[in-house]
Amino acid sequence: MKAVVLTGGVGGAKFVLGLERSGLADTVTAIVNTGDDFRHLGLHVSPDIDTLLYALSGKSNVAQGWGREGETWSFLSAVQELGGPDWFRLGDGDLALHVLRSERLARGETLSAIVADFAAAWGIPTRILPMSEDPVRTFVDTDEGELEFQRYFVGRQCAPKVSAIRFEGAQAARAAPGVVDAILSADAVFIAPSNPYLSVDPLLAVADIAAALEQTRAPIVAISPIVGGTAVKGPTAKIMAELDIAPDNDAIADHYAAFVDALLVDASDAAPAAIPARATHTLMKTLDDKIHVAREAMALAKSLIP
Ligand code: FO1
Repeated sequence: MKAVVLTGGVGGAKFVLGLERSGLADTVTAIVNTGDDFRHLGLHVSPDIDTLLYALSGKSNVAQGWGREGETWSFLSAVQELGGPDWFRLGDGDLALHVLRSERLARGETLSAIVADFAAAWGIPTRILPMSEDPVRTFVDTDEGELEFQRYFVGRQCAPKVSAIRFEGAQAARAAPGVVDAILSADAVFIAPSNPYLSVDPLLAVADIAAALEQTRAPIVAISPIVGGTAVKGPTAKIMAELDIAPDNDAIADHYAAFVDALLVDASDAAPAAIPARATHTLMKTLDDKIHVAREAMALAKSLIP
C-alpha cells in the first residue's frame, strides 16, 4: 500500500512517524510545507522539513517541539556576544543542516535532492519531498501589520491577532518532482493534523498539488487537529477564533471540503455533519499513540476503497 501524507510541523511529523512505524504502508511519502522556509543569517532554513527529519531519525527534541535533543548552543552564544540576531535560535547541530543545504542550493542543487541525501544519511525509509522547489513564503496579516511567517511565529510567539494569511509565490510555484505522481499513484492520501491555515494551506495553494488531489482515485483522509474542542499545540485554535471560525470538526471538514473524503476525529469531539468520520483517541504522546492514530487513519482510508 502506498501512503502519501501532506504535512507541516510537529503534529504532522508525529503522524508520519506513526505511519512509518505502523508497518501498514509499503511506502510512505511525506509532502512537506515549505511556506515556513526563510533566510536567516544568510542560511536557508526549512523548519518543517527539518522537524520531520529529526522526528524520523529519532533526533528530535520532543519537549521543545522543534530542533534536536541534546543540542548545544556555542554558535548562538557567539552570535549574541557579537550583537547578532538571536530571536531565531540555531543550535550547533541544527546549523549543520542549514549550512550544508545553503551551500548545495547555492551550487544549483535542488532542495529535493538535498533532503533525500539527509534522509538517506540518517537511514530514514520514508520518502520526504518538499512541496515545491520554487519559493513559497507565508505572510500573516495581523493587528501589528503584515509579518513574515517566522517573525510572527517565533519573533512574536503568535501573539498578534491574525486577519489574513497569504502564500507569496504559491500561484507561480510548481509542485516539486515526484509530488504529483505520488498523489496520483497513492492508495491513500492523508492530511496530517497540522495547522490547516498555516501549515497545510500552503500546500493546497500550489495549483499542481490541488489538481492532483482532485484527480487522485485514492481516498483522502484528514486527521483533525482538534482535540477536546481546542488544538493540541500551537496557534490553530487561536487563529480560528481570530478568523471567527468555531474550533470544531465541522469547521475542519468545511475547510478541506474540496478534497477530503473523511475525517479522523478525537472521541471527545463531535463528528462533522458533512462527511464520514471515525472517532478514536487522537492525542499522540507516545510512539504507541502515533502508531494507533496511523492505524485508525489507515482503517478509515481502507473503508472508503470500494
Ligand atoms: N521555534 C521557536 O519557537 N523558536 C526558535 O528559536 C526556533 C528556531 C528554529 C530553528 C530551526 C528550525 O528548523 C526550527 C526552529 N523553530 C523555532 C521552529 C519553527 O520555526 C516552527 O515551529 C515552525 O516553522 C512551525 O511549524
